[in-house]
Amino acid sequence: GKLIIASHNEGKVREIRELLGPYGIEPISAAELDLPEPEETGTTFVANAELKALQAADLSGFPALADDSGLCVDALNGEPGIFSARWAGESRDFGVAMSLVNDRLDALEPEAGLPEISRDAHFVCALALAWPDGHVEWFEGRVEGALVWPPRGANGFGYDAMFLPDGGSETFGEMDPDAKHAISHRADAFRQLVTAVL
Ligand code: ITT
Repeated sequence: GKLIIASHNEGKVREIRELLGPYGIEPISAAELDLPEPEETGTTFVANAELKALQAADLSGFPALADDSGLCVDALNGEPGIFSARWAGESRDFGVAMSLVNDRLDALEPEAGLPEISRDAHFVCALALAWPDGHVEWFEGRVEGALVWPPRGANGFGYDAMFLPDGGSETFGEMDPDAKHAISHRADAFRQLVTAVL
């Protein structure tokens, strides 16, 4: 049967297609179907993924998969978090968003006794799979790393060029798609989804 990807983010849709490829599933994107973008009123990644998936399943009549994700920076108390897309402004310029994150970190004073501000961060990906009858299943994946400056690499999307995963020497922006899929938050959530429903 058909599967809708309830996302209007090209970078995400590309990665979800790559992750579904081995299972012989060729999904249709919400943009291709001209589905509207719901307002993301949830206060958690899972809540936002769920509302996007439910709306797309309801409007299309097919199962729909939504992804709500973002970058959480420890020293910024988890920001930008669920607002990761919004920090790029109306023009969706992630050069601007990455500068904003870096400037916010640079503006912090180290805590007493600590030599410097932590640059630790993680990406979160919540996936929600919804059916037209209102049933929903969700999964949450995560990858730990640190933020580098200046950004490195032109692969990937969003904040990838400033994210250095733990144990690696290349940012997500420098990695090939397959290397990112071996460790990413999205791949982590996908492994859980595949185990549960495929
Ligand atoms: P949809 O809701 O239509 O799917 P969106 O871009 O609005 O698209 P989100 O609200 O989930 O999606 O925003 C997540 C943002 O977090 C996204 O725009 C990216 O900038 C960032 N992000 C998520 N996953 C990422 C990844 O793998 N690499 C880099 N940045 C990522």
